[in-house]
Amino acid sequence: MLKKEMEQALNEQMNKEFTSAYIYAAMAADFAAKDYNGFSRWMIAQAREEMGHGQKIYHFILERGGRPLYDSIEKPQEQWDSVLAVFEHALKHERFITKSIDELVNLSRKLDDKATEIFLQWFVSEQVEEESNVESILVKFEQAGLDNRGLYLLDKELGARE
Ligand code: OFO
Repeated sequence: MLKKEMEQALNEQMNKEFTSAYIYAAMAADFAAKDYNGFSRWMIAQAREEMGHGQKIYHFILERGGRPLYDSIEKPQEQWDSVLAVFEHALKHERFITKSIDELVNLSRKLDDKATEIFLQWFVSEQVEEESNVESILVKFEQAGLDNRGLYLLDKELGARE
């Protein structure tokens, strides 16, 4: 059985994951409107992944006898000044999520909730991957350049994401 404090914190994290999905969906829409269809596809895949993260927490809360609660989702930014600005925002956001997961782990330890601590290990590893994925895209921007040709090549490459 989840302690109330942990249940509430997990619900907040579930909301953050769905908020992430919303932010990435908004980024996908901005890219699509600007004809960057590859970047848009990448962001749509990312948004789907975030929905999956939220669902994972939803099921865990239920399994532990808690009640998943859907909260309101903040309106995401609609437009970004450049392709680079979008991915920089994505990295900043993932670092914020990593911090949030780390705080959840600390709380599970404080409450001596081993099941939640073990459950959160998946998210700890996932955050390493999430940050690293965006960091390597930013490196690719440096390598390929931000001129039309560089953006064209990367749009194609990122569009190949399943
Ligand atoms: Fe759910 O990892 Fe990104 O936000």
